[in-house]
Amino acid sequence: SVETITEGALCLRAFVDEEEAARLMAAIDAVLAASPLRHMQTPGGFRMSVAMTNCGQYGWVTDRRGYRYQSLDPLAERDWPAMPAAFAGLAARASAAAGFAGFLPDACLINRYEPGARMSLHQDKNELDMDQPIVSVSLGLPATFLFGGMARTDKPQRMRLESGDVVVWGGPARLAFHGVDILRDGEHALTGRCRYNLTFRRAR
Ligand code: MD5
Ligand code: FE
Repeated sequence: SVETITEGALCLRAFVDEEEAARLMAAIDAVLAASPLRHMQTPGGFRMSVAMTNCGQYGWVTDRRGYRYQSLDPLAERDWPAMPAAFAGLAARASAAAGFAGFLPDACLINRYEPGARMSLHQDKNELDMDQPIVSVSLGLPATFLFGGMARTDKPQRMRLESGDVVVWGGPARLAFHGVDILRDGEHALTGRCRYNLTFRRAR
């Protein structure tokens, strides 16, 4: 099913079936072998509870110097792994289904939430072209997504995202505030005790 969250944002429920999810998980494992998950530091010096890595031409990083995209993985001291074909294919299908033909992501951030991890309200604004959407894919344990408005003080709408759900954020929703509530403990056949989120972006 397809749900409109707000103008520009479509949730494609169960867009990824279990067979595709297993292929995505194998591709995630291959990326992690080259560029491991790590808890990055915010510019303010806090350790993020979400563990992250990237694939594609650019990767999103944060450290004491700030938030940015770069082609080098600072941990592996190499370029990020290439975007797996299974990732690129899904990003193309999902963006087309949401009406964003021609979306060509050059970055995929991989977020891993363990029980207790969360992401506080923020905007994604390190990308150059805000006319390009962001495609986000949930795998494993369910999460409560927080969709805020255009102002940080707007009361966020709570939404449950389950394994296989894909959200395409574009248009006026592209710069909305959003976050993820504290992940509850659980067990999932695909991922074990965690949630993965893939976010496909056009960085440059
Ligand atoms: C997550 N990740 O579930 C989310 C999915 C991140 C992040 O927020 O920055 O890694 S991406 C959700 C998103 C992206 C762009 C716009 C909006 C939501 N939005 O307008 O709400 O780990
Ligand atoms: Fe975000």
